[in-house]
Amino acid sequence: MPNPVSIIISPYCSILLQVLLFHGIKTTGWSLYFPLLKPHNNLARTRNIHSTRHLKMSSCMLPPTSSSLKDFVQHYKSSLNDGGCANKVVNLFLGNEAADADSIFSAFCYGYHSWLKANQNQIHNPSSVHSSTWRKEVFIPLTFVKAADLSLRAELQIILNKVDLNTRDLLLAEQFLSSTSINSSKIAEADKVCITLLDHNALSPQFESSILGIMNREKVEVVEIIDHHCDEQAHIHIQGRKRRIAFESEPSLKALTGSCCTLVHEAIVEDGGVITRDMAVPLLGVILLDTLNMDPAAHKGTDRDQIVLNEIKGTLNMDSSKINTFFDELSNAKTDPKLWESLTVCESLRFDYKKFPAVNRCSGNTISIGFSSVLLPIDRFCEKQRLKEEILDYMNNCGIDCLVIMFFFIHKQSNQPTRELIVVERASTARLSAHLVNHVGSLELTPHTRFPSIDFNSVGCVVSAFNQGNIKFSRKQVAPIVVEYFEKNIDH
Ligand SMILES: [Mn+2]
Repeated sequence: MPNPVSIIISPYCSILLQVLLFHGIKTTGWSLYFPLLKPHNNLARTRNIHSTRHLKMSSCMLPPTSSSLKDFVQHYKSSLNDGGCANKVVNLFLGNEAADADSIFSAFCYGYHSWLKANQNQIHNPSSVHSSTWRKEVFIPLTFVKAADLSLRAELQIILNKVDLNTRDLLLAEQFLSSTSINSSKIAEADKVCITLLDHNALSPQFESSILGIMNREKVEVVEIIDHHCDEQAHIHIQGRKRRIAFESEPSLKALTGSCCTLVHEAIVEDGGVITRDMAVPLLGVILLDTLNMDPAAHKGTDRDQIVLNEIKGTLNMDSSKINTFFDELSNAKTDPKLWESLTVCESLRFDYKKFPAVNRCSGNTISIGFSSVLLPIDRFCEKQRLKEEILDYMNNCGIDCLVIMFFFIHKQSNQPTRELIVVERASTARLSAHLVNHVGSLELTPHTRFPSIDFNSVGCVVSAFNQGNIKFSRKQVAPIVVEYFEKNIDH
């Protein structure tokens, strides 16, 4: 009895399909994605690969691999494990080093889209199997969370679970680029590394030195930026649609979207892609977290976030009550007081941390400033053991001269989003806090009355604690003010 599959499709596709089925690869995702097979972009029209009718419809248009989100994960894992990267272009998708959910899923979803697009090209040019993109390119989203911290990231785990993934599916930068890793030796064989920056717009010096440690500079290029932070004017060869930075600089210092995932959604749609369920769920979760479910009191969500949220609601067919439930689940996990009170000082500072260099315009000297976001009130944070010692250890380990800790939480009595701020400075350069207090019309800082008196002077540091009246100013706004201050005012 002949195999029914062989009867209805060409010999080449038959072999291909049998290989796919033999390896148990699901191929439902790609039929959702590609406009060629799905002219009206109707997400509800999922086809079943195992049905004869389906095979008849799409026989010779079968892509070389299937394309669900799980298949994408399989693609980059196997590229590094079996296939290798020799003579290939490696496309890296990088979020920022704070590695919040926004950074992780912006990189993940945009990498997924780019991989799907490369597969789509293969479908349009089925005859050019051997020269087509899918054989020549690898698509890898990198995550900057430390392996030891993954278990603390409850919101990350919830989102991953909802798309049938877990934290083991993430490729961690520390494993990827360590000099001894197998991954870095595979990457070193690539023809070229093309980097897309998401949720930041300047390649971090640490990442740059890691990648240049294994590749020649001329083989590494930043090719696209999608971000909602102040434009650092790096990689200025990238312009037009490839430079999507939604931030209004001086004087307003306003992010034009609360979430980079909003920009990723916009970019995918403009690029002719379709938002699949596997993309829509993470994008939705992150936009809800980043905008506090579009709470006007938080001053985070914008019209652009709202437009994308509405589109995703349609894509997923979710009503407002389901959306609210999803947001509550994520937000409660991320801000869980039990979690935050269980963290040590160092773990709290590491949870959402970014480091910025400031190069003095006169002397050329560099000072490094760290910013940590903590989801507790100052007084609860200060109840932690070994506060002074761990703050100092943290600053020394990170190699920073100044640490700004930004506290964000819902105030128990008023039920309002609230911000507080601690500035720890080396005594030698300690005038930042005075500058922030006097920075007209911005932070509205007043001294924090419940901050315990801890003697940092004996260790050469000065500490100030504030209530921050203007809650519109998050790290996106405060970091440029602080960096500019140090660029103008380092005494060396
Ligand atoms: Mn972001």
